[in-house]
Amino acid sequence: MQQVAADLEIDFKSEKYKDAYSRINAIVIEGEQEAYENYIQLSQLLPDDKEDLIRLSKMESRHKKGFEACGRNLQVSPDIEFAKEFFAGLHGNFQKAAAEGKVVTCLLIQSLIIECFAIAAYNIYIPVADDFARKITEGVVKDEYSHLNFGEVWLQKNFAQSKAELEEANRHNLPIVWKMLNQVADDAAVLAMEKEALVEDFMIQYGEALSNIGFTTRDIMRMSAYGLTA
Ligand code: Y39
Ligand code: FE
Ligand code: FE
Ligand code: FE
Repeated sequence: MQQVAADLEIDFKSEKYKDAYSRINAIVIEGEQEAYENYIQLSQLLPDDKEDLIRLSKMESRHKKGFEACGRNLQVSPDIEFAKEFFAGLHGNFQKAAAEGKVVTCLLIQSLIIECFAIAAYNIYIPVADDFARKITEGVVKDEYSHLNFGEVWLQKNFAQSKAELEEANRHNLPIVWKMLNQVADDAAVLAMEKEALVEDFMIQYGEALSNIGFTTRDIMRMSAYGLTA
C-alpha cells in the first residue's frame, strides 16, 4: 500500500502543494523544537527521570533536523512565524504549568496531547508523503510512540494523585487541539491528509493512552467530549 501517493498523483512540485507545505512543514519543525524544550524543562521538574527525558529531548532535536531536510528537499521555506502562532495556546499553558511546578499538566500537554497529535499526523502523512519525507517520517513516528509511552508509564504509576489534575488539564487543553486541527485542515487536505482521518487517529491514540493510565471507559468518554465543538 506504499503506492498511495503515486495513485493520487500528488504533484509535490506544484505551487499549491508547496504553499500548504510551507505551513505544515513549519508546524512540524516548530513542534519538534518546542517538544525538545519541553523535555528539557521536564528533566528539571523530574530529577529521577532526568536521563530518560534528556534522551527524549535529543530525539526531538533530531526530528526537527529531519523535517527541515524534508522542506529543503521540496524547496520550501517553512513559515515559522505562522507555526509559533499555531502552538501559542499549548505553549503558553505548558509554560504556565511548568512555572507552577505542575508536572502532571506538563506531561498531559507534551507527552499525551502533543505526542498523540504527532502520531496521528505522521501516520496519516506517511502513505501520501514524497519518498524522501516518507522515510524520515517512518523513523520519527516510532520515536513518538516511545515518548507517549514515557508519559503513560509515569502517569499510570502516579495515577491516584494525578487524576484530578489530569482531568483539569484535559478540560483546558483538549479544546485547543480541536481548534488547531480546524486551523490546519485546509492545508492538510492539499497534502491529501483528511481531517476526519486525523481526528480519528488522534482520538484512538489519546483514548488508549488514557485507558493505559487507568481511566475508565466512562471517564474517557466524558474527557474526550471537551471542546469537540471548538
Ligand atoms: O513530540 C513531538 O515530536 C511533537 C512535536 C511534534 C508535533 C507535531 C505536530 C504535528 C501536527 C501537524 C498537523 C498536520 C496536519
Ligand atoms: Fe518528535
Ligand atoms: Fe515526541
Ligand atoms: Fe479550571
